[in-house]
Amino acid sequence: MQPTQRRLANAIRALAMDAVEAANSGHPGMPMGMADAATALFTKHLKFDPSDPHWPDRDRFVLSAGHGSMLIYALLYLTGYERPTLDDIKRFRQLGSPTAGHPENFELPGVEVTTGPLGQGVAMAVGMAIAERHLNAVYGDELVDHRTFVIAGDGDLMEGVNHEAVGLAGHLKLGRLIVLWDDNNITIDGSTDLSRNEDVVARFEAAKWQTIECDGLDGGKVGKALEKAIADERPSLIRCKTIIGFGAPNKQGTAATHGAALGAEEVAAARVELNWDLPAFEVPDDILTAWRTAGKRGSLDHAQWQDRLERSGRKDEFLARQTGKVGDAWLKPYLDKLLADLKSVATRKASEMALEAINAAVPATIGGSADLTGSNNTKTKALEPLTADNYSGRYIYYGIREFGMAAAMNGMALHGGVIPYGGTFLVFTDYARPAIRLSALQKARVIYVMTHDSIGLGEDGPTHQPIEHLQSLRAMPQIAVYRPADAVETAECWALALQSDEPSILALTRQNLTPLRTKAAGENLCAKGAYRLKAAEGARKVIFLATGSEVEIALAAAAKLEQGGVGADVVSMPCTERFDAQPAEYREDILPDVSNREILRVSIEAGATFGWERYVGLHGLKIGIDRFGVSAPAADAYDYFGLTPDKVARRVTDFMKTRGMK
Ligand SMILES: Cc1ncc(C[n+]2csc(CCOP(=O)(O)OP(=O)(O)O)c2C)c(N)n1
Ligand SMILES: [Mg+2]
Repeated sequence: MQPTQRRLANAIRALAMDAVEAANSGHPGMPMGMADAATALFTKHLKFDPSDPHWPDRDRFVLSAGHGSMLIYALLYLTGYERPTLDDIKRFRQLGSPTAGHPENFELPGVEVTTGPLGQGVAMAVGMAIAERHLNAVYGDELVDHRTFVIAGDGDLMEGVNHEAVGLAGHLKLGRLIVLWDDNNITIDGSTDLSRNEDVVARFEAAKWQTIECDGLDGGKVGKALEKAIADERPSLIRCKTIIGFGAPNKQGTAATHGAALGAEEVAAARVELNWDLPAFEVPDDILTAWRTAGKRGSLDHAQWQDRLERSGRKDEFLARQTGKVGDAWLKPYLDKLLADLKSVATRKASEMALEAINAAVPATIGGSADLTGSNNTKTKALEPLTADNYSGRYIYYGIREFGMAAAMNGMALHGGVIPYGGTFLVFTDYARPAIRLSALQKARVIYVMTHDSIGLGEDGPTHQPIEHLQSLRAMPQIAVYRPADAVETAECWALALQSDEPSILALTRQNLTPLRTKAAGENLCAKGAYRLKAAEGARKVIFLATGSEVEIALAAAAKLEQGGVGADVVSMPCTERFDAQPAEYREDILPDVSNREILRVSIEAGATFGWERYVGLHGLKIGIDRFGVSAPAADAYDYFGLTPDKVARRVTDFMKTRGMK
């Protein structure tokens, strides 16, 4: 006799409570409450093949309620993925085990995205659904025809970012997106009545979603709801009424099951309640066999898809796009043309010019902006909007949804086949920051086009002028911040960002900049992160380190010092992270290890000086802005903050005097 769906679900419940018990840490309640719904999804509806977790046409599954990580670990084990093994599950949350506290995309191939910061799973799923529709429009049903399923908790549907994501998904009519809401009325603090009285279903309907309600503890009913969701053209919310910790007789339905081990006594009681008379971590053969059989459901689909790929005539192109590798063949011809006709342009404009070449050469790019298209210069001429009527478009009007945009771009990048870039003002990285952090953690190749990168934006004033942003973003691991100084550097930085396997942030100016790189270099000079743009003519006494718009100020200040017989190098430092990664000899050549009395190091950046002592030393000179900005035309603001060649040169000379330098 086949085990019932409920018995299959109980295997998830048992593994979840046993793993949390062994770790004495973790969240049993959510997996126990959603076990029946997840069983319905994984045994009947989800298209996947555990033998090839990277099959491009698999359905994507996102456990947005990432604290319930044991749910996905149990599902991957039961359906027959190579990892996690049962031993991995026994080592839940331990050092070196892939069964990390929250699901990490870099630990287990079956985990599509890292989740845990609530709300972001839903928002990344929107990006995955966008990528799917886009690639479907490019390659057709034969090669791209899958869905994105999400399990979201109350927390996911309270977080602000879900509002952005839900609005965007409804607008783009992402019918391939299906969210199962674990409606258990419980969060950490207790009942959801403590903090919510909104009508969640009505909200989704207002955003043009289909909504379906069902008993989440009845796998058959969840299955029917899934069928209805799949059949509809709109994105769907399935409200699954559940009981947190279902099966733990004394604690279920309470916040006590949310985030702590149930305790030996309650686990024993749950085993009786669930009729699960087995030692910890043991799954009966008939149940494991049934799960493994369910895990093979997709193999025929997969084989047929492979056949279609072979016969498509587009196999190489399709697979190349999946690998995400991008060449930089566009760069040299572009630079040749640029150098032949140099003009003063803002780096945001230079970025647009580079993008004209990039978007023509790299069909995988999908651009966008959070309602600042004309300011971020992110839309190139040939890009059509990606809309509900035309998913083949490559430009997304994200609306004023910076966080939603960034999270969607993470989902797109992790889906694969597309390279998302998107813009807003640099100051609003604050609005997107939690998703930028997840780009970095997940190594999602997202390119952030962040314009208006200093007080140089002028009259919009302190609310819009970034100060601490550059340094705070540089403090984040696994993401590169680029601040190019002119059009040539901008193109070089774009090439580096495209070829990286990590996310990048391009910080670009609103104001025009003088061309500084006027001759072909024969190599990408920005690749080293910092390079000597001008060598001292007189005996070297000063090394200027500058980024972006301040490089031309450093050059002019250096020229003044040279007139007074003080030799000064000017180092352009578009990317500190890359410079830090250079061999010691190179770094020593650019910044020799001598005292600041011999050679004074001076940093110039129109932002917080915090951290520049890393390069100029404790006794170096840091020129920047350690307060909020001012509302004034750019030139006045620069003058006000002492960022002019005259004022910089004078400060350096005075500083040298007080330090007793000649
Ligand atoms: C952005 C964010 N804020 C706070 C948390 C901490 N946290 C983890 S789970 C949770 C409660 C979530 O409630 P719900 O989604 O209903 O999960 P359930 O208790 O039903 O499992 C909170 C506040 C988090 N993970 N992410
Ligand atoms: Mg809840």
